Amino acid sequence: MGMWGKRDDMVVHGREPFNAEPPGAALARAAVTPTDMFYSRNHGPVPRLDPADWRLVVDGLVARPLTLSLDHLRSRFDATEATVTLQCAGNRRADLTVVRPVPGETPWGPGGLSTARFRGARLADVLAHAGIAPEAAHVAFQAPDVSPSAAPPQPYEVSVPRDRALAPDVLLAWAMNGAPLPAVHGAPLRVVVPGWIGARSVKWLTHVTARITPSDGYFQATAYRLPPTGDDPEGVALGPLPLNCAVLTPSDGAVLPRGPVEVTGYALAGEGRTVARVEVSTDGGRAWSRAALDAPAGPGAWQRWRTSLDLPPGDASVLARAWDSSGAGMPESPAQMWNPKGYANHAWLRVRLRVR
Ligand code: MTE
Ligand code: MO
Repeated sequence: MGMWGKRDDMVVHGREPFNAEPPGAALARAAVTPTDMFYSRNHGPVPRLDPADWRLVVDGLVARPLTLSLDHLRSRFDATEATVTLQCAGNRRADLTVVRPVPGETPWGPGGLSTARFRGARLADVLAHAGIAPEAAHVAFQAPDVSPSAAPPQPYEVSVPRDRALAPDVLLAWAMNGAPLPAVHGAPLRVVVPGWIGARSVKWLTHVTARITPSDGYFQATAYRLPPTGDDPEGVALGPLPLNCAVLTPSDGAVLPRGPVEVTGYALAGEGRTVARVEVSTDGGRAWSRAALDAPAGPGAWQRWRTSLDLPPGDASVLARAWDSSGAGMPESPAQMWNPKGYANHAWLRVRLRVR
């Protein structure tokens, strides 16, 4: 067993803060990712909160501020369960660093995402109980962890717009894959915002605050944005996920025996959309053939795909791309997607193979 109850074969990008992703072949194995290989992204030390004296404070622009224990949350609100894929904004950054370096950021492969069954209360029910004011246009989530990268030092805080917060798929989750949340995934309670960058799914949640403006915390106002440019002083806050698609097996650089090659991967559409088609190409993107694609297990869940290819002996290059239910596709090359923080790479994925 590795750190934080993870398997030994996790790709560990950093021990403190702990950042790790599952190897592609392991991630490919199941539609719901076992917790011991679910990726983990942390910006600071993992807080150890005692569920017995932990409380959730709901405050700000509400008619009735609340202080809820875990028992209150579990007994006074309907519990719901959903299969949701969380994806870090830095997923697949490694492909961008090949174009140009992205200094200081974790080089996530395609395993900066994982899927779990989350169980919890609907955030909308809790906000209704508190009586969220009409002028509250944003809902902020705060946790006690303080990241060494946050300037000035401050607890982790981000927000989502009111409409997103009130949608029925946003959960305050206390369980994952049938067990209480482990410490590294946010015990005793975390937010789950399907279809949005993982950064908004706040772990170790202690405060839900209804406000007029978005959070001005470091992770909302500075990090997790396409950085400001000369003529865009604000930058672009990352929220909803773009359509993405990746190959999980075989791995890049694999040497394979002759014969049919089974190629598998995942595609993930953003909020309100599903993946409609996945295609692969072995000739650099001139001809494409369709892969078999799973139906999504629910809103915000990935869809796995597979196809069999007959590759001639020698070097081969396999491209994969997806189309979503709105007709949107993906950009051809990581060079088109490169940005200084290396976020939101959703270019066609390429694996190089050698057939003997
Ligand atoms: N919540 C807190 N309090 N602190 C964090 O560092 N990291 C965020 C989010 N929630 C983070 C957090 C980011 S960037 C991601 S991608 C997800 O948690 C990762 O969730 P996981 O570790 O359960 O996979
Ligand atoms: Mo993230």
